[in-house]
Amino acid sequence: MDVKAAVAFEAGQPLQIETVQLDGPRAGEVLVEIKATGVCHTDAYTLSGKDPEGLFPAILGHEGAGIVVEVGPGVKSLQPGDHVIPLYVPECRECEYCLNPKTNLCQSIRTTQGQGFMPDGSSRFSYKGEVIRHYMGTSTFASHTVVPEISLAKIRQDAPFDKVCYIGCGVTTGIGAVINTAKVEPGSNVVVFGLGGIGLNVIQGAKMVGANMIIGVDINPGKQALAEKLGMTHFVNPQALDQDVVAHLVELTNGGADYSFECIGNVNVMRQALECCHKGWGVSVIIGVAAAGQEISTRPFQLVTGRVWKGTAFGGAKGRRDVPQIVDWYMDGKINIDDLITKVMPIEQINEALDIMHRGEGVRTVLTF
Ligand code: NAD
Ligand code: AHE
Ligand code: ZN
Repeated sequence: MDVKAAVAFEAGQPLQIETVQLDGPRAGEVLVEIKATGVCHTDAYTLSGKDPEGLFPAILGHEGAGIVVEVGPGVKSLQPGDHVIPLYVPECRECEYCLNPKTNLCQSIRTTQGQGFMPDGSSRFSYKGEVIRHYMGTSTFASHTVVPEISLAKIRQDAPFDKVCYIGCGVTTGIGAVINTAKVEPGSNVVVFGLGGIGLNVIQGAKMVGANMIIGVDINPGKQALAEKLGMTHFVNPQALDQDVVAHLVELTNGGADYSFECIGNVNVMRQALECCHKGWGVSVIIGVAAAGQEISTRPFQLVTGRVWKGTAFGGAKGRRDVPQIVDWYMDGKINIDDLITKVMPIEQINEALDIMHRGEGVRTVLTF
């Protein structure tokens, strides 16, 4: 079938709205009509050409929501009309990773997904006879996409697509990092570096679990008001300080953070996030994605003296199990998504949405079809 898509033909070039061809779902695959998709910083990272898994031409996008149109042979858990959120971390429930409660990193289709192909090693997308790669197993910058059954979370029918699409990445990543990865306890002092689409969800997750101090760090003072609305208790702009940011945070927390989160993708900030943690027990979680070739460093003494460095993908969430629950939290008014979606635009304006992100305006732009 012919479908509308924003195609990334080359790294560093604007996306192009084109009519592309999409083959129907094969065994274990599902055709989904995408109704809405967010734009995450990771899409911009891949488009920049710095992502070693960024292969072109491709259809990017990994924060979507839509409706099942057709299922391929053998698909049992979904049927046409179901509402779904595509998952860039699938959940096959069979591999050794899925069977281990310590991780959410299902590996059953990771290799082909990273190559931009479906699990059988081929693409369903093409343009004028040329193969177009999938992206992160989701390719939500298209009006229709084909996704493996194990990469779809079935959600309730009354949830608005232009809000819950954000649960496909940012909301789950931020809140999940607090609950699943760090397991922040009530009364903890938390520091969040980067108050964008991910960091603000870390803030609302920390508030949900009853953290004491929730300190937000950002070089853009325009982020302060919304972060406070979501639960931030203190704002720190490193550029407005007359002392080192780490020393300032250690002083503010009377010895260091119990938990810190890096939500930027800057390896220098990752070091600050570790070193502002409390001696003996502080845990720092890396969420931000840094390009290949970038490395983190610290004095090993920081770890010897009890600080712990860890990372998280998709907030440690097992998507088919956890995403429908997060949709319920939104529908029950337990989490705020509406205030974080600062613009909704038609897919035709996707390059403007990327520009808005690069200019640091708003939080999330959602594109509709
Ligand atoms: P964003 O652009 O919305 O937010 C980044 C924020 O960091 C902005 O508010 C910006 O002002 C701030 N910032 C930039 N440099 C800073 C500095 N030196 N000190 C303090 N603040 C600074 O981006 P996002 O969509 O929230 O994504 C954040 C990062 O998380 C990206 O690297 C993205 O790729 C990554 N990410 C990771 C996962 C995962 O599963 N691990 C999931 C989603 C996104
Ligand atoms: N291809 C990138 C990997 C970037 C990365 O770490 N992606 C995160 C999700 S970011 C969503 O916005 C992730 O899920 N990682 C686990 C995985 O298996 O990819 C690179 O830099 O190589
Ligand atoms: Zn993302």
